[in-house]
Amino acid sequence: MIATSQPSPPPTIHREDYRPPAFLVDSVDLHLALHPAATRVKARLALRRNPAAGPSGTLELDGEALTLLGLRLDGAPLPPDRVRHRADGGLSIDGVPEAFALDSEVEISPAANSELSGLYLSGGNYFTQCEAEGFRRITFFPDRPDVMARYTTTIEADRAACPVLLGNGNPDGAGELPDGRHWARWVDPHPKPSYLFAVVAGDLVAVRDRFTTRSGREVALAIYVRQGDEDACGHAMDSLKRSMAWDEQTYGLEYDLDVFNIAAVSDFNMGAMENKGLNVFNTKYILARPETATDADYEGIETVVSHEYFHNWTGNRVTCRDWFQLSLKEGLTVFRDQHFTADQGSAAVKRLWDVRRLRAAQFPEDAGPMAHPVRPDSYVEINNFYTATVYQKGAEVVRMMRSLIGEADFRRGMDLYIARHDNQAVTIEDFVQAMQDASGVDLARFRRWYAQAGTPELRVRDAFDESSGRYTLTLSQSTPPTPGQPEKLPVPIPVRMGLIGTDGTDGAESPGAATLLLEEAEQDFTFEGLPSKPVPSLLRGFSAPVKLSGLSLEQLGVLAAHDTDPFVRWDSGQQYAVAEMLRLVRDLRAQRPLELPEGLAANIAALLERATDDAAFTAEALALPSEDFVADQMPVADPDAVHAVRQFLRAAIGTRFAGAFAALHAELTDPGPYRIDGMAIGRRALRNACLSYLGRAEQGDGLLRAEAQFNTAGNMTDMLAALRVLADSDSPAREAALARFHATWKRDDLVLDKWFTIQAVSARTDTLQQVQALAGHLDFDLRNPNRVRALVGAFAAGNPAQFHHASGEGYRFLADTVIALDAVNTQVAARMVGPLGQWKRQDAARGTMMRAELQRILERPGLSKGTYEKVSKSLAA
Ligand code: B3K
Ligand code: ZN
Repeated sequence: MIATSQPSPPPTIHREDYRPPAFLVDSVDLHLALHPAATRVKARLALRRNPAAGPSGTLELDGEALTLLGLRLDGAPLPPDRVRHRADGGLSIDGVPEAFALDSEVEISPAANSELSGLYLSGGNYFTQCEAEGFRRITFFPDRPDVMARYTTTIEADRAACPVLLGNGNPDGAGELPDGRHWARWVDPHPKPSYLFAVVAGDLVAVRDRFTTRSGREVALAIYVRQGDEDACGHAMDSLKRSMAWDEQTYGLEYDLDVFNIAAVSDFNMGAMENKGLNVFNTKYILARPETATDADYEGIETVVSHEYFHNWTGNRVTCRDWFQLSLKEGLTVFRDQHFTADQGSAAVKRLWDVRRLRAAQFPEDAGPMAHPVRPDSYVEINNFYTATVYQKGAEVVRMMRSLIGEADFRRGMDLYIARHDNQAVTIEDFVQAMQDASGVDLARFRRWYAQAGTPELRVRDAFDESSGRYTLTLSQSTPPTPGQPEKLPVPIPVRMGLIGTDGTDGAESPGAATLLLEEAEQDFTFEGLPSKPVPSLLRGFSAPVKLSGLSLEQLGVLAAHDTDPFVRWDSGQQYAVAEMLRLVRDLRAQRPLELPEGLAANIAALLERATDDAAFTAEALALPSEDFVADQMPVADPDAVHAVRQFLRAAIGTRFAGAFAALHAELTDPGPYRIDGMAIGRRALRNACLSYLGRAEQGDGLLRAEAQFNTAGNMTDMLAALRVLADSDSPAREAALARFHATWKRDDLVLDKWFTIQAVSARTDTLQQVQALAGHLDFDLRNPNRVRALVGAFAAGNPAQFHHASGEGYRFLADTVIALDAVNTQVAARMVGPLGQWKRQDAARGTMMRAELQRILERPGLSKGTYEKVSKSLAA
């Protein structure tokens, strides 16, 4: 039993308890009179009893932080005895008829809303965020995704403060009002759930463009930003137009309104939000200039802009029945944005990024206290389930389904899914059924991927019979237990594979390339007529989200050097490096001297020989596996030893190959103006990978090079890469560079975030103290989620050696932040708990300290239910 100061634990919601809503809402007529501290919201709802639900005379409305001013049913004031105020802020209204109009008026305070859910102020402008349950902070409503209604929104505000008034759908009139106020009306013709509602009002300027859909609809596009940011919207607009064209070409899906608006805001809980016709974006995923944004930022913009656009069909036109179905829209839409970006440039390198992200965020989640299936069975706070599992693993599951049924049938399945369910709120089961019906492939077993948590482990053994030329591959699988799911069933694992000859010839493929389907706990696959024993190249393209083991160091070396599949080539190199790093950890613990493993050095030499054939790939392949990834392969993590080994290797490789790195660093200097295409990005990535190694080299001019690059860089990618090298070092140039960076960019929030992050992830031993000091810096602000993520998030999730400092000070710092943040923004606070939940992976001393900090958070009176859920589950697991 866990001690808690909560009066009673918040309730758990179970998927099995789903019931259709008792009442449906046909239309919503909203009127918002905006005022910073006292916004008035009038709502007229046309309600009727849901024929699909049992009889009920009680209408349940959700509400939170609302001051009720008036309530009328069919025009008549409701007597107080028919209205019950629920403990959670909602209302229950008894004795309502079959169909009726409900008018309500409430007052809310956007200025007091630091939760950034519902209607809030940022920099004097009004924004909303309603997913998952924010609409109830704007008006009383059955705030659940299976209640889909047509919305008309009238916004009224001071004209000088808010010249721009935006809502969902199409504009439908505007005009003047007395006292310097004005109004605008928006009509959304498409029924939608309340979580897609949005309003934006303020002093913003529009960057405009147009798109003509393939059926000839003219769409006015606009990105609304603060004055001065107009020049930073080009990449976002370009990404939007490419996304619109891609969805037409790839899925036949066209945009369905006359306008598509995006508004950018610097205080935002996540990346962006797909509100119908009015996407709201974190400025991080809109604004980019070469001198302020890195190549990774440009990539992020393309990803998020396309993702939110693709939601217009997968999420908005077809939405979720309940929040357990979240991956219905998120997994599918991540799959679509990944596919889109892959189609724009190098599909192979994009795949490495996506796999790296999955392994960094989702694999640990699947092995930790918050492990849950892609379709969860229960939750306390739904905002805790916008996870890497629902998003990234959800996308992998869609990808596997596509590879099982084939591209053509997948497209037919998408068509069928949309034709069947347009304007409906549906389930993951409906999606899988559409794929099954369109392909004729029985997906009964495949559904386990949605129901079972945990990362399957795929093991390989092989044998070769010289006399017959028969090669046998034995694949087996098991999934470790996760909280609430002690027993696991085998899942169907598509294993795309090939066989590589061992003669060292590049791409010498033995016959037998295929996709194997491992459906049982163990299966043999045989290949006949081979001249010699091949090396199996498995999980090409990362065909399933599993952990592969069983290959020898020698086999990994062959694959890293010779496989024709870029993913396997990269991954085998990474696995090879992991194995060597673990060996060095053992050497370190046994106090044996550390030496650069010759096999690893040979892999690097081979990469450097053809470094510029595909510069982006080489940059990825040169990078050593992250400290977390290596520690995850140990029975008990040892962050100090892993850090020491990784730093040793960076220095040893930097020293051994200093000549080649220096030559490449010089050769790859950007010749012309900054370009954001795959080739130019790849060259910068490789150049900066070389600089990073040179910065660790024992002799030579790495730090001088970094200083020179920092001083002359014409773009943020090169500037930040150089600063990163300096920030890791004891160079006297370090302080000056950091100070200059701050002075140059102190007025640009997004660049200032980078300044915080680069110090938070520094490999220096004084980083913990630096981070503690930065939390007191004038520019640090707990109310700005980007800033919190830039400092505290980056430190706790991106600097394992310092976060797990043996003193426990890193844990204390994180717990202090969570406690302070929980009083400001509960969603961001709950998100920060994650790293403390990994205590089981650490040694006993660290684990005890981590648990003590979790316990300290849990004992805080008035803890939010979201933070409570994360902390209590972390302690219980
Ligand atoms: N659907 C939103 C995420 C909402 C998160 C709410 N806590 C952005 C996206 O996935 O596109
Ligand atoms: Zn999404």
